[in-house]
Parts: sequence; C-alpha cells; structure tokens
Amino acid sequence: MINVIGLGYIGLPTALMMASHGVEVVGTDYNAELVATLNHGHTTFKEKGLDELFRNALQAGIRFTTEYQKTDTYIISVPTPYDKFSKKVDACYVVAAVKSVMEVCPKGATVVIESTVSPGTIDKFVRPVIEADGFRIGQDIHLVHAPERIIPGNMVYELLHNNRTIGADERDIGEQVKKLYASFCQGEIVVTDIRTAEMTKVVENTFRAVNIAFANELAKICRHDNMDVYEIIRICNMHPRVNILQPGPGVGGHCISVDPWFLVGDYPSLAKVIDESMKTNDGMPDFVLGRIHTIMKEKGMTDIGRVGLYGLTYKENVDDMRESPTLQLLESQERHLAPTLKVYDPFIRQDVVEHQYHDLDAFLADVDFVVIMVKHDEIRDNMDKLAGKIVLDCHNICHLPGVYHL
Ligand code: SAJ
Repeated sequence: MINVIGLGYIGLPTALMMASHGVEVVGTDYNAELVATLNHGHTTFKEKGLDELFRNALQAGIRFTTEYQKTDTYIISVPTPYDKFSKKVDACYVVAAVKSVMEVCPKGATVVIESTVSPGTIDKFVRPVIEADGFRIGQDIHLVHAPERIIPGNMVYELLHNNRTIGADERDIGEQVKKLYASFCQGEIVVTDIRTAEMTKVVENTFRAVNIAFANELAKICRHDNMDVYEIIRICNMHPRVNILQPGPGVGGHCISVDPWFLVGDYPSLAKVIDESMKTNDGMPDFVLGRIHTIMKEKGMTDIGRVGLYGLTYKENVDDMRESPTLQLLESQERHLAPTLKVYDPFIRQDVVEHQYHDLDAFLADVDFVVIMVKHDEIRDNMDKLAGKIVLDCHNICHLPGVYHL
C-alpha cells in the first residue's frame, strides 16, 4: 500500500493515477475539510480529465484520511514555499510530513519526496530529522526524491506521458520506486542520485523562467522602437536552433516564478543571469501598468475605474491564482493609491478582490478599456464582444483593429 501525503495540485492526481492503475493507495492530508470534500465524491480543483480519473480511482478503492498510515512506501507531496527575503526554500512542510511518517512507519520503509526542493535540501533538512529520531538512513529508512514535472492545464496527460527522474542514493531502492511509477508512467524513467534529481527539477523551471524573461526583455526593446516582437520571435523560431518563448504580463504559478529563486538564494554571487531574469519577469505587471497609463493618455481617457483586467489566475484555463500577475498588478496599483481597476475571471467564483465581476457581459458593460491579462478560452471565443473597446492584449490573441500590445 502507498500512502500519499499531501492531496493538492500534485499529490491528488498522482494518488488517483496510481490507484487507477491497480496500486492500493491511501491519500492523507492534514486539511480535514479537503479530505471531507474528497470523501463526499468531489475533487478540489478543476483540471482536464481529473473528474474521470477521480471516479476510476474511487472505483479502484482509493481512500482519503487525515491519518498517516502504517505502510512500507510513502510519497510526500506537500508545498515548499520560499522565503521572500532570503530567497531560500522553506522545507518546513516537508520536514513536518517526514516527522509524522517517522511516528508510524515500520523499519525499512521508503519515503519518496515529490515536492520540489532546492539542491541539498534533503541532506540539510530531511536527513537530520530522520537521524535525530534514531533511524539509520539506508537501513531503517530509505530516502528517494522523485520530483514531478506535470503542467497545470494538462496534468493528467502529462502524468501518463512525461519522462520522469528518480533520485536515490541506493540504486536498488531507486529501481524499486521506478517500478512503482512505471505502473502508470509511459515515459522514460531515469534513476540518478538525490542531489542530481533536486538540481534537475529546479534547473528545468529555471530554464523556462530565463527564456520567458528573454522574451519579456525583447518585448520591452521592441516597444521602445515600435517593432513587432511577436513577428520577430515567430521568424527567429523558424531557425532550427532557436526556440524563444512568448512575452506576457508576468510569470505566475508556484513553480516558474519561485523555484529559480532557490538558486539565487543559495548561489547569490554565481546565479546572475537567473537573478536578472527573475527581476525582469517580476517587473512585468508594473510594465503593463505603465502601458495602461500611456494608452489612457493617448486616448484622452481619465477614469481608471473604466479600465478592466480580464483574468485573475496565473495562466489560462486553470483556477489557480498563486503568484498571479493580475494580483501583483493590483497590489502595485494600490501602492500608488490609485483607484481600483475592475476585474473578472470565469474560473474564480469567490470574491477575492474589490470591483470583481462574475459575469463577462456585466464586466464588459462597465469598462471602456480591457486588458487581456490571461488568455482563457472564454475570451478567445468572445473576441467580438471587445469590438469598440480599447484593448491592451498582453498575449497577442486579439486581432481587432487598433488593439494595443505589450
Ligand atoms: N508564461 C509566459 N510565456 C510563455 C510561457 C509561460 O509568460 O511563453 C507564463 C505563464 O503565463 C505563467 C507562467 O509563465 O504565468 C508559468 O506557466 P507555465 O505554463 O510556463 O508553467 P507552470 O508553472 O504552470 O508549470 C511549470 C512546468 N515546468 C516547465 O515547463 C519547465 C511544469 O512542467 C512543472 O511541473 C511545473 O512548473 C512545476 O510544478 O514545477
């Protein structure tokens, strides 16, 4: 039996996927409300294919509880926040989960950490906790790091098809855990050591962050001299060895906007390109705010209360608002004591900010200037409703005449 600890964006789909492929799984989360929701037959977030996977897993007998189980394999998938000041990973949830496992696990159990951690975290924070309890790593407890790689918006597909990394300092244990993941994963599974697995995970997300920062910097250069950044990137990408990502209103989510900071925090004098890239991405909501003011001036518009931000989530077609560029823009605007912009997002049902709408038509009726912050399918399908409005399209998806870009 596998005990999956942490039933959030990664732990839940992973637990469901294993259960649907014949593995006996119990999911544990300290949040009793979340566990109750799952036990009442409801998922806790929206994701393509998740509801069907959930039904299959329930049929296969998956259980959810707040209790840690006595078993031989644990998968820990709890959040790893970062400390905004030191830029270092905060491993407190991982450490707390490992401590709880120690209280119930039999000798010889394997603990797989899926949560993203900075290189060296397992050595520095996890090992000492285990050893302090008198357990010997490699004998009483086996440690593995198996970082996830699935992308929100296409998690179920990617769980099945992505290649994976398993980091284990004991080769045979790595191979055993590989077999477990191979129960559902059709991709290649590479077994390496723990430190390499920690580093590769953070480097993958850093690569993407730096590439996006490059695109954002190009957008600023092109804005300065009125060139079309999208056309330039499109043509550059026709080169066989060039693959530039797209500029946008900022980088959100709990991964690309966080993980690269771990390298800056741990190697401040070495991670220069990464540091500058993160600052470039973090500056994009302010760049958008500047564009809003410039365009208002150009159009002779004075009431910022008639400007509406379309999209609150960190990216398209997900309901996750962590590190959302729109929230960052609103925060920045409030710091300048300006009146609040109007906001709408089809994926956010609860009220999270002032002047928030829950209906696209009502939102559009109350604004003259729409800023496309998130490219949800809904706005792509309703582009005609923006006719006659001032539009600042941060994603190059609107082709109405007179539309403004980053
Ligand atoms: N973004 C751009 N321009 C682009 C692509 C993305 O501005 O060309 C922005 C998005 O709008 C969003 C942010 O970047 O605000 C991050 O979105 P994303 O789709 O690039 O990535 P995440 O954070 O949803 O998921 C990433 C993925 N990592 C990589 O692609 C290397 C995923 O595979 C990881 O599993 C996930 O982080 C994670 O959990 O670490």
